[in-house]
Amino acid sequence: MRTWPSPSIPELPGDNAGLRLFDTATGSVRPTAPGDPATLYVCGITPYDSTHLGHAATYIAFDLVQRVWIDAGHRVAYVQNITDVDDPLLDRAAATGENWEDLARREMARYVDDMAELRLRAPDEWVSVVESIPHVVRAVEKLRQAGAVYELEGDLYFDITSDPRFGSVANLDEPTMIELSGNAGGDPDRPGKRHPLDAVLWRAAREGEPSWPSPFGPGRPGWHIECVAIAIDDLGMTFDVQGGGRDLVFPHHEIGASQGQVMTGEWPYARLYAHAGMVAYHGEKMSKSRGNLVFVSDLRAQHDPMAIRLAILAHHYREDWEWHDDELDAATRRLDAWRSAVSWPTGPPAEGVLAEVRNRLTNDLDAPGAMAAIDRWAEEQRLRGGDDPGAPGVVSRMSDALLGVAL
Ligand code: 5CA
Ligand code: ZN
Repeated sequence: MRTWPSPSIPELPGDNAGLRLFDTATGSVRPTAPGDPATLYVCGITPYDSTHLGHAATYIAFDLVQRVWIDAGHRVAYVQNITDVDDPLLDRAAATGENWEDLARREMARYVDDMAELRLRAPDEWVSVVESIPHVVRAVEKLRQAGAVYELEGDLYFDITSDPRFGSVANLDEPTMIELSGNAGGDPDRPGKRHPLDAVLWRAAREGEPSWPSPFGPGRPGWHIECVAIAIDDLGMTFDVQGGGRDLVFPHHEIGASQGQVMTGEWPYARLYAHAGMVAYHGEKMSKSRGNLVFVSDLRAQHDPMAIRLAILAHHYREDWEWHDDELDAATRRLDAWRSAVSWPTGPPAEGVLAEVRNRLTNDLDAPGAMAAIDRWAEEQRLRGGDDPGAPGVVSRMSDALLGVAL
């Protein structure tokens, strides 16, 4: 799909020590140790009711991952999907009487504008389900050859026991996995399944649902295999980071990893599994199904997008946090203070703040810590000023390059 033009990223003097990130699978902060290019797959939107602040927070977290990699001198290959064929989207379209393709197209356009305004790097590949059907079919065929597929009333299922390492991404007990699977659109109770956690790979055509021809009959892809087929097609097996919000740890990233591993016979699917915390509003996780959404597009109509970005970055990406309507007041004050501080021809030396910002960000993306360092420099500039002619430019470029906040 067509994306948006990526913002240019200014170069900074020196480079950083390499990004370390919290890995869900091992429960520890580990070096990302990226190859060339550094490879990142982030689970994309299901395009109905996008883009809310929770989406934006997750994508901004993975935008920082790329900015830190680029600052360390890496090239980046970034892939994202679009779940444009899925039960919740089809249900929404059916409920409002809208054509599902029109609904998806409209929400994708809104998402593109939101991402561009918030200065996120565009994915190098942004791939919809509709575009990935041939890859999904090939992936299912490979899983069949590996003996990991069975049929139930025309639907094809992935047998999770075919992966001896199943469970090692989320590390959860079985009752918890079964509960989460049911909450996330799975069908643990369906009679005839070999294991309650087995996941649909190919859903046979139903009356009134879109379907595509395939060697297994007309139907549409299951959710997890879509992401696997796209990731392996564009990045190959064992890419650097699988990203998404924490709601995707189980079942999506667990089953996806198993499918990739069984399909290729290689391990691991991703070197590191990184997850952003959940953004809540009015006491509950912001979600389309609950309807407690704050849309980026509504905020953009009244506020500087850079203030929206700062408001999100004020929360550590791994934290679960709640959006409050006054959040943008503090962010706007901070943006004004930073803009005023870099508008002077000279300022206090910037080497220390640059080192601190890099240090904070390379250590599991501590954006709040990085921002506090810029606050201190801006306050020093306001109170006492400085005579370094290069400093305001360095701070301005650092804010842009590393935080994505153009001053
Ligand atoms: N299409 C699937 C992924 S393949 C999906 O989860 N779509 S989504 O539109 O529901 O979410 C898009 C991205 O935003 C996912 O990475 C998801 O984990 C993240 N996300 C969803 N809700 C929130 C929230 N409240 N807070 C933070 N991130 C969220
Ligand atoms: Zn996904």
